[in-house]
Amino acid sequence: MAAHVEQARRVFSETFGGDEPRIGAFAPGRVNLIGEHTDYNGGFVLPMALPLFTAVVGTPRDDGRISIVTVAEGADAPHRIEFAAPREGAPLKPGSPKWANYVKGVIQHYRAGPIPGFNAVITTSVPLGGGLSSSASLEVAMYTFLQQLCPDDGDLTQKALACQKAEHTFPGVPCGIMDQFISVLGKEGHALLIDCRSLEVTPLPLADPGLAVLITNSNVRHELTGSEYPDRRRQCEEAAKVLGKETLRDASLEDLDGKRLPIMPSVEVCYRRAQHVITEIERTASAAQALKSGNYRGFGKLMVDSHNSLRDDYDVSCPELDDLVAIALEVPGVYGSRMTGGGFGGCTVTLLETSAVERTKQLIQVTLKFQGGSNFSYCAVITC
Ligand code: GAF
Repeated sequence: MAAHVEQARRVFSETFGGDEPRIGAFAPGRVNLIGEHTDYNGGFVLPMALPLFTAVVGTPRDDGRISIVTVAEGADAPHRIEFAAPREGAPLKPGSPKWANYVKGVIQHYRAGPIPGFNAVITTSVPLGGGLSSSASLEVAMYTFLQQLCPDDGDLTQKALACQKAEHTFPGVPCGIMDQFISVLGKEGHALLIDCRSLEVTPLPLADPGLAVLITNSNVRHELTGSEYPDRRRQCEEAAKVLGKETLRDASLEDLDGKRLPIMPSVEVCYRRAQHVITEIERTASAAQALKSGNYRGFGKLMVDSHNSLRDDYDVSCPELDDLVAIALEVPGVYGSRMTGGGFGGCTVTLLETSAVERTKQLIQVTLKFQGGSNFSYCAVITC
């Protein structure tokens, strides 16, 4: 993190006339171990916060203007936006550039106010579009920054919910609550089992030095601002409606089978979506038990089942992710591997013995090079 904060301070000083930033905030990205596309269905998720962060540094100003610079990945020069702080009767509105919507949404939905003007610089080590929650880490870092300018009541659940609302209303992504929750509540050395219906959070220690988590980026960029993610959410809501349930959390495979015959072909898709969600919620609950009892093999098998279900029933994987998972699973000492995050590209997460990390990386490298390979890279190796 230090390098990114240092970069932010340097860019701040270069951009804002040699001034040093007086306040700063940061928030982590996440990797989801299991429980994909279950959060907006009231189900369980099991993410962990990553040692990859978005940082915001800045200084208040007294003319009611907000000026923000981001140092985007791969950009030649910092990108700057400037606008008036929101006042009653003059709310902020979404627009372009896209990245600014995440920031403006948080400023608009901040729970205390009025927010004064400020200058700020944003940097990040979370890969953009990598399925590691770069969006939520930006929202939560910005919210945490605003808390220092203009303190709110400090309620963490409300903070996560405000960031989720920002994402719904400004970039227009109807996301669940997982990413904002783990970015706000993540605990070092733990995964969090989150019940997305009750919002109950159970920290599960990851404290075995023989265990590691490897995150590999397919570098196929995914964008949840397209139509695929909202389509999936709508299909789940339709399926719940056909089953007469409030959400798919309340449905079982028996409920689903009972409705299979009378449904039309377009609803067949909803059937498969529901099948993924119902089984994924069960898998996540079982995975939490497996983790608690140190049954990594059991956990790994559930990860593989999760990947297959996301690929075959939820249709959110892609060949590059499938390849990365298949190669990792050939290595002795690998317990399980799956795509992680929203899908359509992004990263895989692999649970493995610490001693298997190097040979897994090597096999991925050699196999993909031999195949004329995809442009993958490693994001993180976390030893537990
Ligand atoms: C994205 C969303 F933002 C999350 O809420 C979640 O639905 C995830 O995709 C899929 O599990 O990260």
